[in-house]
Amino acid sequence: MSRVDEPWWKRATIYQIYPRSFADSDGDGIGDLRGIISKVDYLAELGIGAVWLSPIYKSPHADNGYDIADYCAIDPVFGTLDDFDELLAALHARGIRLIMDLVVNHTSDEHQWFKESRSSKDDPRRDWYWWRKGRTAPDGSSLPPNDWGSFFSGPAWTLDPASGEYYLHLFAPKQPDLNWENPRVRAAIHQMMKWWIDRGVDGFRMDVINYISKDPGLPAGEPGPQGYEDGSRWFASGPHLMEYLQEMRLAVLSDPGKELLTVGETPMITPSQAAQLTDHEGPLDMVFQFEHVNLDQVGPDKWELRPTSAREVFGSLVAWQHALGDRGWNSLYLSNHDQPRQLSRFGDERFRTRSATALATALHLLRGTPYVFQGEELGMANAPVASSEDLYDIESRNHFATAVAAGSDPDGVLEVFRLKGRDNPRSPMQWTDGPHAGFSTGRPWMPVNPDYRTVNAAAEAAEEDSVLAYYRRLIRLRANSDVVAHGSFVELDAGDPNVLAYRRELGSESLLVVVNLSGEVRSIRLGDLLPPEGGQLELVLGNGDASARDALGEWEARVYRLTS
Ligand code: TEU
Repeated sequence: MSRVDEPWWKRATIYQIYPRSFADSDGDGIGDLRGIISKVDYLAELGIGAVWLSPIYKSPHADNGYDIADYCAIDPVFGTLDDFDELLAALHARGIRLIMDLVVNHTSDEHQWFKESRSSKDDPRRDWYWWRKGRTAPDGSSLPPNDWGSFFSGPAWTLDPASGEYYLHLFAPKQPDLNWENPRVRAAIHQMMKWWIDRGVDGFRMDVINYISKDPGLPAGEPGPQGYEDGSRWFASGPHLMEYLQEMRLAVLSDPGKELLTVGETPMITPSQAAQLTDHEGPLDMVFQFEHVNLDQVGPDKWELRPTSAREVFGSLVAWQHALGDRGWNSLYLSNHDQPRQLSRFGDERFRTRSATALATALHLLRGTPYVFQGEELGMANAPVASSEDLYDIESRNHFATAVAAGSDPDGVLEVFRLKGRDNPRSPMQWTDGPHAGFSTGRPWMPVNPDYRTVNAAAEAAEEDSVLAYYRRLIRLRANSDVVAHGSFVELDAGDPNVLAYRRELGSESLLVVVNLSGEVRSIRLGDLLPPEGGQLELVLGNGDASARDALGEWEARVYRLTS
């Protein structure tokens, strides 16, 4: 079916593995590469085209591997380079590509580059990071160079007593920001990327890549949470972003024989910036934009929330379909290792199978490349948080300590984490109804969700109408369908705000998608959703009985092929 000239990722579904929580082969309670190797047939059966692997590099794990101490070494907790090569070969043998996580806005403070940089003001690597003198307060004490806050609570600067200067870290103090203004930094990153490409990897997911170009003046920002400033207008999509990414594309990514995929994680990005980054002259293939997952956020504080709905979230995704059109390309996601489980957040656990599959149908058949976060294909729910003992993520731990010290009610803070915290999606993958859900023979680093006795891969593999079985059909539908991979997007009005309806069209091919995004029965007029020339409807996928043509059951999704 596939066209020779198409990029492979237009019909592929990409599966994100968070290695710590996927499968543990050695019983230490932490997932590892050999664990992933033992599951490659599961991935092949799912029908995915590529795996995006969250970081497996050497790291002190202040931020679960998003703090890298050596880009060209595997952390011993995950295995060895030989294990890595074996995993890559096992995936390739099954036609699955491997996308690495490229975390180059910052390194770990334990990276050799930073150790050298911090060693003295005259070190040749001093300007590989952002070192600045502090300001003097009226009382003579030292203040950081500006008042920016970090994403993980507290200031974005840490004083290094040895030199008396501060270094910039947009995330934790253990994640110093690299200075991309320095061409030697850029060259070192290109070299490292080539090293992985030569090893055989198929592309990169680029962590907060739109933060790499900062205004070197590091000016004052806007008022932000916790009394700090939000400096994002000086570091998000900064002045040289395009230039640095074009340079990277030319230096390492442009070999046409390799078909490398690049997806940039780009918080705060607008549709026009996304189009510019991903159109046919743009430096990236696609970006992760954040608009739909931030609709529940009021203002600059991540933890100040308002209710939202699946319908509102899809309204935003539909606006992005129009905004990117056939210029640029969408990444389609509802959750990942930083976002809560989509079932708990946008679906309805009372209609677990129905709402999990409805959300997937609505998302996957849009124009763009869909991403599945491990366990989503089982309908996994948010990890329960009973007390502050259940906080594992650095962002939540730091915020809890800061907010409670400032007088917030601890239970109130925990309640917000249940809605938005990053621990929610990180509980171990549920493989079986056996001990620790078959994730590990030892005590998992984070508890397994108690619902594993019913929600697990083994049980769902044996059922015809499970979430897993449905995902397999949905992923194959995209893989085998030109209209899903390449067709245009036509928004439809089903006459009910809870019903999402759209058509995908390519030449004479047409697909109609109708999804009830609510837990109540809804009536529709299917005939009104046909194109002007009319046509016959053939049901190709659905999660309900579809018997009452003009009534959609709770969270019912239907996909029709239109034939003349
Ligand atoms: O995340 C960056 C990001 O902007 C947020 O989604 C982040 O999760 C945080 O919630 C801000 O409030 C990326 C990674 O995906 C994340 O896991 C890392 O912690 C972060 O960068 C730093 O590398």
